[in-house]
Amino acid sequence: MTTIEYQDKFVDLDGSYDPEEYVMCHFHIEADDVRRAANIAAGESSVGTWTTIHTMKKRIEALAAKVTHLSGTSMVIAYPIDMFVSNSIPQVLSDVSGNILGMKEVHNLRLNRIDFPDAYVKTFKGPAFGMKGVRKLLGTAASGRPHVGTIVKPKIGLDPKETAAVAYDAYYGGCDFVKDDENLTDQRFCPFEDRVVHVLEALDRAQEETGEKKAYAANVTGPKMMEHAQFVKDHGGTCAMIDIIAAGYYALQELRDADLGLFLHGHRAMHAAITRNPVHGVSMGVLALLSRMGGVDQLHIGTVVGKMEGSQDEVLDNREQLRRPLAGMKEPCAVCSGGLHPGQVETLVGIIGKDIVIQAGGGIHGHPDGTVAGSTALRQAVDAAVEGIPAATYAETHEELAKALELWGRD
Ligand code: CAP
Ligand code: MG
Repeated sequence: MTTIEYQDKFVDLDGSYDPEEYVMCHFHIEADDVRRAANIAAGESSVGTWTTIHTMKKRIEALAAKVTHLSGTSMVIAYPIDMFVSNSIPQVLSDVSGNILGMKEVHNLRLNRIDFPDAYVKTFKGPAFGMKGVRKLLGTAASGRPHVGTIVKPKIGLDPKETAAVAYDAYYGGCDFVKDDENLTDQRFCPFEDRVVHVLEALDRAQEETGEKKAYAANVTGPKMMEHAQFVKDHGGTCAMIDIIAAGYYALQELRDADLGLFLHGHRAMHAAITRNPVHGVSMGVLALLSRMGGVDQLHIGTVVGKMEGSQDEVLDNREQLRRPLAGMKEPCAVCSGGLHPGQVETLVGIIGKDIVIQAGGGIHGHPDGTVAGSTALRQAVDAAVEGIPAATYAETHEELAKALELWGRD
C-alpha cells in the first residue's frame, strides 16, 4: 500500500504557524505509533486520504493541516484558515473532529481545545445578550447574585395549564427563570403554543405580584423551531431554549442569525455521547466555545456536586470557554443544573462563583411543602451564599431552607 502517511508530510514540528492564519487544535492521542497516527490524522482531516492520489495539485498542498506539536499523548494540529467557512460550526466540526475520531490507526483521540484566529471568530454573531444582557433584563445587574431557575417537573406529562401552575408557583416562590425540560417540545399532551400562552400569563401575574422580572425558556427544538421562536416573541416572551446537540449547531445558528431579540438557553442533552470518555471524542469545553460562537446566552456546564458526571476541572474549563477573551464576543452565562438542591448552593457558588444560573427541578418540586416553598428555599440558599452566611446558620431563621436541608442534607 502506497500511503501518504509514510511520507510524514503532515508533521512539521519545527515549523512556525501564525495563530491568525491557522486554527490550532489541541488533542490527546493514543496509538501504537503516535507519530504515524498523528500524520494520518492531520492528513485525513485536511487534504489527505489513505493512499497517494493522482488528483492532487501542488497548490492544494497549502490546505494541508500540520502536526506542530507531539509529545507523549499531546498533539497540536494547525489547520489553515482557508479550510473554514465563515459562520459555520458544522464546517468546524467536520474539519477538526470528523473522520479522524473513527480511524483504526488511532486507539483514542480527543479534541480538548481550539484556538481560532480572531478574524474567523468575528464571522460568528455570538451571544446577542450574554450574561450581562440577561442580568439587565432580569434586574440583577446591581446585586450580581446567581439567577435561580427551575425545570418544570415531571419532565413530560403535565398539560399546558398544569405546567403554568407549576411555573407560577416557582416564580412566586423566588425563581427568576422557569424552563421546559429537554424532552418537552410540542407533544400532544402539552402543545407548544398553548403552553407558551399559559406560562407567559403565569409569568406576567408573578411579575406583578412579586415586583421581580422573570423569564421563561420555551423549548423550540424541533421542525417548527423558527415558527415557535417567533410565537414566543409575538407573545411577549424573552427567551427560547434549544437542545443544541440533538438539534445540531446549524439549528442554533439559524435561531441566532434570525435576530429575534430572544435570549437563547442552550441545553446540552446528548453531549455526554461525545464528551464523556476522557480520552476520546470532543471535550465539553470545545462544545462550550462553539456554542458561544453559535450564539447561546446561557449554557449548561455541569455542577461538580450534582447528579451528572463532570469533574471540577472539566466544569471550570467549560466556564472558562464561556469567559475567555474571544475577539470581543459576549460571555454567555453558565447554567449549573442536574440533581441540585439548596444544600449544595454554598459549595457550588464557592467553586463556580456568582455569575451562574442555579437550576433545580427535583430540588424544588420535591420540597416537603411543595414548589413555592422549594423555590423560596433555593433562593434563600442563594441569598445566604451571596452574604457569606453558612446555609445551616441561615436556615435557623428561614424555615423553607431548614426543611430542604433536613430532607436533602448539605454537600
Ligand atoms: C435537571 C434536568 C437537566 C439537567 C441536564 C434534568 O433536573 O432538567 O436537564 O441539568 O444536565 O432533566 O436532569 P433536576 P446538564 O434538577 O431534577 O435534576 O445540566 O449536566 O446538562
Ligand atoms: Mg432536564
